Amino acid sequence: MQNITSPSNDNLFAALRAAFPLLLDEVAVETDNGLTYSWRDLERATAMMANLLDSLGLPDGSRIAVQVDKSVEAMVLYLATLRAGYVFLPLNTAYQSAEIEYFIGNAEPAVVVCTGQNFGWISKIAFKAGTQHVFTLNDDRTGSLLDRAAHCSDQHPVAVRHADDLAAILYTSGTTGRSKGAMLTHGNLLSNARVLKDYWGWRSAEEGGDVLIHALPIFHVHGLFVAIHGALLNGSKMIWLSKFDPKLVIKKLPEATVFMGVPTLYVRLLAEPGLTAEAARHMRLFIAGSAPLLIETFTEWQERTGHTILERYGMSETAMLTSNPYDETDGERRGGTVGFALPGVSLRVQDEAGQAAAVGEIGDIQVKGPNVFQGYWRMPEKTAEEFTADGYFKTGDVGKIDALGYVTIVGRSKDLIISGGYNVYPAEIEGYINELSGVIESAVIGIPHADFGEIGVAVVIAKPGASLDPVQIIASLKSKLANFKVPKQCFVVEVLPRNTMGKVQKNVLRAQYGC
Ligand code: MCA
Ligand code: AMP
Repeated sequence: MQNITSPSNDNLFAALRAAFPLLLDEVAVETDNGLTYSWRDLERATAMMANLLDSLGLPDGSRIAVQVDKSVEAMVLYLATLRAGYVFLPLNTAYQSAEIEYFIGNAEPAVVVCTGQNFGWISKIAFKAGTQHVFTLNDDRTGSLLDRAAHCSDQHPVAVRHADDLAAILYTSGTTGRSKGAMLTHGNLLSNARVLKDYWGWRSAEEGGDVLIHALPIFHVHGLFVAIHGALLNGSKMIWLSKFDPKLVIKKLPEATVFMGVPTLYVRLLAEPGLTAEAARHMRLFIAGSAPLLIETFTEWQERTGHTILERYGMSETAMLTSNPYDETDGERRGGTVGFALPGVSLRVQDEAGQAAAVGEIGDIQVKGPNVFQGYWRMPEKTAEEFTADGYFKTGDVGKIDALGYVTIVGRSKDLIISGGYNVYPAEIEGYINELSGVIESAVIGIPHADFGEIGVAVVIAKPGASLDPVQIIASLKSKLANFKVPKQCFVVEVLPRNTMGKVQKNVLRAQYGC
């Protein structure tokens, strides 16, 4: 068999595989419907799927675009893509046809994997865009991908990749125009995973080991990279939930030690009377991120469970950037802050003049480090705009750093709504609303929401003589856009507030509709 742990191979999969426990028959993943997968199962299944991909004769750098429901097989597909050296392109399951058409047209994947239910329309889009292979994968272990992989060998040499070879493309929406594909390399992902393994004190088997409850979707950085890499790089078992279910999470807490969630998950867990200190007694670490964690949630969690949530901050373009300390000798976990820049990450705050902001002064957050992406897929100009002359990436987040180094995010210079951990770009939604008949213009704003953190609200102006129905507007958007992007409320008004430059004053709208 090949040397899968070859030190000359920077393939992320090689590092993950090298961390598998020696006893390959131990349980690696246990699912909410009673299935278990051993480490040997993961080793063999990734080899078989990687062999299937290799058998297609794809050119180097081929993109494998995937829009499937969460399943262990979907994770295996991700790992197999790394193993075979191709580029993984995960897509949110909520995306509808116009969105999928854009991603497939832009990324030109050689392979598309979708659910059997969506095969009809997705394969049409894919074949039209020149994709040669469309497979199906369902969350009940069926589909043509598994049928074909079943005939492939379970031995596969890990493809040799360099640290700066592409491993994944994650689409993130833009403040103007269409979504951009953030290109992440094997080096970006592995360096970040290694830093987090140390920083969050993942426990070795000799120290008692860790068990992760995986309850997040696997098409974004949080569930796909932070959670999966965290567990695999530590050889730790995952309790795999196909969907977040607060009662089930609480039931599983006594069998686990680590949980990761967006703030909405913590809010929903707190709404359960079963969440008690006793239920959380076995847990080592609760981690939150992807959106601001309210101090009320942080404090209530401490009171109810006796645990202090560790909040961290990251982006699709950079993976994780900062984290509150795990080890108390490094400092306390401070609610309302996202902690310190992670080891290897250089994070600075710049004032309006482009100078380093003083301690505690608010400015633009910029970052540099081995975790920072290569650029936006086929958008060199956009990429150049987002970096400073001295190579820092402009995050679009606004914040400050205190004397001890704690980073606090106070807002965003980008017009972005984060709803339940998903990003919604008002410009994209306004574009869709403005195309509806009878609409002259619109403004989409985010307002505070107890469950999702923020929700979108559309404020719409009708053409003279046209009569618009807010319910109808929302229904039209639902038929075109991923449901989490659809504003939860819509108001038809006479005029939008503008400043002297003619720009819509979204702060005025937020004050008007925000309560
Ligand atoms: C569902 N809906 C939403 C959202 N999710 N609306 C706004 N925002 C959302 N996030 C819609 C549903 O389509 C439905 O609409 C209605 O809201 C109620 O659905 P519900 O049953 O409550 O939703 P759910 O299925 O329980 O999902 C809620 C959720 C989910 C579990 C919070 O959104 C989720 O898993 N969020 C996690 C996202 C995440 O992993 N983000 C990480 C990104 P209707 O009734 O009209 O059908 S990575 C990242 O940001 C960076 C890099 C980082 O730092 O990690
Ligand atoms: P995404 O484009 O999905 O990668 O989202 C990245 C954005 O999520 C960041 O630029 C921040 O605005 C936001 N974000 C991530 N983690 C946090 C956090 N802990 N607190 C506040 N905002 C966060």
